Amino acid sequence: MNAFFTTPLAQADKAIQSSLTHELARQREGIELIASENYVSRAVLEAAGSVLTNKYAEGYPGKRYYNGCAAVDEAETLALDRAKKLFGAAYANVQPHSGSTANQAVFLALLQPGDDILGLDLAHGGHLTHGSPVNMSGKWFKPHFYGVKKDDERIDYDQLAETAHRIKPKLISAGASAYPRIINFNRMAEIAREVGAYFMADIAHIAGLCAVGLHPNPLPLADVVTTTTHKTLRGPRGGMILSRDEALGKKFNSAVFPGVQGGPLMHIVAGKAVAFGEALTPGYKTYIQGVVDNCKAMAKGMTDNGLRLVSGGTDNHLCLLDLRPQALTGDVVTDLLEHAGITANKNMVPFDTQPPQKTSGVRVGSAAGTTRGFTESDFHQIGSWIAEITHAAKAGNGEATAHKVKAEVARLCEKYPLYQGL
Ligand code: DSN
Repeated sequence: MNAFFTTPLAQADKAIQSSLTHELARQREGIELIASENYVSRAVLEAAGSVLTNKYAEGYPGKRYYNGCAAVDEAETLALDRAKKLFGAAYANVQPHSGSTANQAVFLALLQPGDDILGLDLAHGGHLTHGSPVNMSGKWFKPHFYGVKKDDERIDYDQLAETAHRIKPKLISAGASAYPRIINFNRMAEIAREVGAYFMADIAHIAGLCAVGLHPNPLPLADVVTTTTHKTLRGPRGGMILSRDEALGKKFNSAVFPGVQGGPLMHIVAGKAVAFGEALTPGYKTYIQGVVDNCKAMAKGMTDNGLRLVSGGTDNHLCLLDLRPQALTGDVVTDLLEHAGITANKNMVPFDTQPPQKTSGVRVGSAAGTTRGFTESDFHQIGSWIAEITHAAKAGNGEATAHKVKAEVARLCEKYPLYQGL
């Protein structure tokens, strides 16, 4: 017997096994509220940890640069078919290693360096890859931004239209990483048509909602849709490109490989296929409905207890807590939440005057907790705990309150076991 193939990690590398054990305990014992995270199924975990990691498969099914690709072709073809069915797309590419790489490939396919692009301001809930000056998208292209209105903190489509007509961008992007409301893809597609721009919808956060009709699906309207696969879509970490236009799809394929990537991660592609299969079952729609209902319950838990949310609430899987009324910063509150066993991230709020390392906001989401089985009443309680800790922070006794809440968090988590037998 060759020990190389049979020795388990716990014996082969105790240091890394310890890191894995530590992380599993963190996931089991705490409440995960990071809006871009989720728990994958045991089946997705198996595919992602499978022997497919060994295979080089540059190219696409049936047209590879390496031999021996019959099995991985099966996996990728299943992933492609399921992705297209899930979103009603004519074209899919499941190879992008991340949402960021998917966006890079789209820009490479459709734009020339120096072209004007128009996207949602990062400080108003947008994403780094939509033209931020610190990202390649903002360095190699000429970025312009739209934002939210000061009064209702919802996207200002009139400003978007005015800017689009003035600068005539080559591409307009929709999509956000911290926007709690429905995005009007119809209006954006109309503006893009009026100015002759490509319309790209990056649905990384809301993909699961779009797939089941709990958020409008941009597929029929956009020239291209990009997404991650690990947020509400509940697959392995990765990205994907979708389109209704097969001719454009050819350009995206060349842009992903050989444009910005080499060999695809076939174990992750197989994991994506498994997750898309799960998302095509009726149970997934029930899950996503739960995500939305639970997020509203968590929002209510916060607002019932005197906190302010950006735009007053949520239509999707996330809420953005505005700490300006308490004159607190996001870094302080998220550290206290972590001490209570609740993981969230600090986040800029629109018109924030604090720097990104501090921020005036906290972003929380319901995707992971809903997978775990938390109910609306649990989420209302979680919202109340966030409020309790925030008020305590203001009063100067945040640590003591976090310590008290931690015991209650542990009791809740014990009711919903995670990855039994792992
Ligand atoms: N980093 C992701 C998020 O947390 O929203 C976006 O890429």
